[in-house]
Amino acid sequence: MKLLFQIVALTIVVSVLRPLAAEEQRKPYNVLFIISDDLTATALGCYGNKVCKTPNIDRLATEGTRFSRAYCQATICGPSRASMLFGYYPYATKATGYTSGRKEVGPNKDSWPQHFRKNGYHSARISKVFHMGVPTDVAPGKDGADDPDSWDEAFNSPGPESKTPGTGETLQNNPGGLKKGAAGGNRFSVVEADGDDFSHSDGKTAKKAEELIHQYKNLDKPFFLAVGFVRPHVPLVAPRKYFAPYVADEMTLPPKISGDWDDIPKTPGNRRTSQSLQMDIHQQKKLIRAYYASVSYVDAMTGRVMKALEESGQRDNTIVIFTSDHGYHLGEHDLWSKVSIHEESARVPLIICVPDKKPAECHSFAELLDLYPTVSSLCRLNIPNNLQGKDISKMLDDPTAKVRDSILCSGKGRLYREDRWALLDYGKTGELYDMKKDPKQYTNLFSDPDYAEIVSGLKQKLKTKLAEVSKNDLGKE
Ligand SMILES: [Ca+2]
Repeated sequence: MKLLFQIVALTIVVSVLRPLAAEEQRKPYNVLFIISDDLTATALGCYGNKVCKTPNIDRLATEGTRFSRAYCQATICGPSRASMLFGYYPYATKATGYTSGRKEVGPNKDSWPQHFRKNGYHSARISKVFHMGVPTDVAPGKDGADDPDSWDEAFNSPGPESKTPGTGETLQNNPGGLKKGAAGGNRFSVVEADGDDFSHSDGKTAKKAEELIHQYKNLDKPFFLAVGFVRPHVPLVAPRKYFAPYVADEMTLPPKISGDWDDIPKTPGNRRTSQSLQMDIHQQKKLIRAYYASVSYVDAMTGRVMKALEESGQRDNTIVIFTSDHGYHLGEHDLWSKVSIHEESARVPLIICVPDKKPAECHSFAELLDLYPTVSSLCRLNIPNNLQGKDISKMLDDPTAKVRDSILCSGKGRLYREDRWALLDYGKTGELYDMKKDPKQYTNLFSDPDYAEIVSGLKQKLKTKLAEVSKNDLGKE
């Protein structure tokens, strides 16, 4: 009997160990992290856009898991990237504005790429990964608010931005289009540029990525390569060929609902409206056209990087992630740009391709904050203590799995989103939307007495969540 028990036990041990042993033998995964700037999911074919041409990103979506409900933690570049790359909510670090997040977390916390670097990976950055001003840092090829300790090597991609030769135009605060040419700075300026892909920052970024990917084939260690594209962040500058498929007058604006603003609190909120920007319908359509051209340019550059990965023979051994630092308004509620915490601004595109995992669509909640622990887990690195993201890797094996029941995002106010309800909290005022019945957020139920209990329940949950994530445990190991 004892012998039988020993044989059974031994068989179980061997059968458990055998697949593990095979798994252990595979080479460590490389990581290719591609991040676009100010890219809303609604502009991508794989997220339902029927006009904007994004064949390369769409293909990637069919090769990995496409997340339909992934959210950023801040609807502004700097704090969103700091949160994603250091693994903390902006409430914990108080990271705002022009920062990498390093000064807020201190010298003893490792960023996501730094964690990989310390665990045997070669880590590299091309262009904007931590925050950089576009076009102020990008045009001259400056590092911006980078975190040098995160990288073995880092490359910038200077570009002429709104000074590039071509057909330039300023769309905002230019009634009748009287001022000619593309104004500089962080404005709604457009240039249909002369010259090729490589005259601009994103073309240079793609070319450097191709070069590094081929070079890394000969490395004696795995790589973590972060590739940052700066479009479709304004100025909307792209080679002329990417504008060609789009005709301004044929661009469709989101529906303009009469009285849409009557139930949106006046302060704080996003004030970048068609009215404040003084953009007439024709200028709004031109903006959408230029945004789509910029997205198609990023798509083509993403295709180049993916082709290099395939040609170098490393695709089967590389985790590929594609995302953006936050979403963007393209005229919904007559809003433009970011900072708002409405759906289009807070939701991000997110595709994660892991070798040997089945392609899928996942509708469970994910936060950009989850990338650090999740990719660490997929690469069999430990997950540092006290990170505030969650390991969602089981959602890549089973797209119906759920790790989170809510998401938290900040901008002008705080977004607390559950499966059915979205609470946009501004302190004394707010917005409440039934995301099942009203996914475009037209009817604010916040002040409707029938929903008072829902509002107070969500406000209490938000308060609890904020207290939980605001605890400053950054010093603890
Ligand atoms: Ca951004």
